[in-house]
Amino acid sequence: MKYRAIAALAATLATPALSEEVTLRGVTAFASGTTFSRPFEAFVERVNETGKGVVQINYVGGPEAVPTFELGNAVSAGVVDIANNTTAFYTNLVPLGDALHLATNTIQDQRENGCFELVDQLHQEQMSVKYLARTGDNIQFHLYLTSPIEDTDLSGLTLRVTPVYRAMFEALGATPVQTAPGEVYTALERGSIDGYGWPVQGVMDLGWDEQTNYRVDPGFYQVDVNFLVNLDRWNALSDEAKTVLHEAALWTEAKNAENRDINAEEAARQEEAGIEVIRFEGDSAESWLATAQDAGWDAVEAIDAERAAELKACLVD
Ligand code: 173
Repeated sequence: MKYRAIAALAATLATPALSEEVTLRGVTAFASGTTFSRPFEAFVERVNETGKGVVQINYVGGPEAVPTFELGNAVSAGVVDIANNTTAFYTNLVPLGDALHLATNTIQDQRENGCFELVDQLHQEQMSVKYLARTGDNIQFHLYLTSPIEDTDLSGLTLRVTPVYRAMFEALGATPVQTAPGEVYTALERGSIDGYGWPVQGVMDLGWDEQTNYRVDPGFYQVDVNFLVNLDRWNALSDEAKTVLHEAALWTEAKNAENRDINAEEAARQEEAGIEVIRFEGDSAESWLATAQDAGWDAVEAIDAERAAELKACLVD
């Protein structure tokens, strides 16, 4: 009895070191288990392995926990400690974030050329979050349709957008309707949209292939899905915990290289699912891509020309 009491006391005395382990609440803007949540889920697993006794992440879930367009506010306010989110879902907080999907280089380039600090600074200043990592490099966006089109003129089409596609699709004459990914299937089923913007990966995750007949090529822009940590929470972490998170971030970013192969696999799966490709060639392809670039950068420059120029200088090769 006595020994047990001593053992219990020893265990109690030993706990201060253990109790320093910090647990962060993590939420993703995309449905759990789907394409754009997967890198975050692997990151969480990695941190929970390498960060034992130092920092852990409690993966709470996706839009069922925090609605897609609310997640930016939630991590900014500290309701969520770490978020997996794309700039298009938090333009209310970081309007210039739209520049990130206009990048033609990689996060590794951006860490090297100083762009990472610029983007981090923007997130810290405007959103009170630490910009920890970027996934989605090497993945482009496409227009998907229920009926075919002959050329790049999109007038008469009602298209589901996020801020990623809005400027481009509008410049080509479409009527944009913004929705979260979770509403795309129903919008297609009801016929309230003629198509939608989405990356080359992930169309099959939520069964959209059942309602999709065409993908328009070439793709444009580059996906950015970022890990954001509430700034107060980040600043209060020990150096050891910051290192665990930073190393897991670099580990995740190295996996962005795998996206080229995954893109090819996904395109093949789309073909098997009966999604035909409408491929613009020559002048049409050129004007499609030029409109994407011009409309995209015009929109970012209209927000803040000086900072847009700074971002362009380090995001575009
Ligand atoms: O289409 C979208 O919802 C969107 O903007 C996006 C951004 C990054 C990855 C996937 C989708």
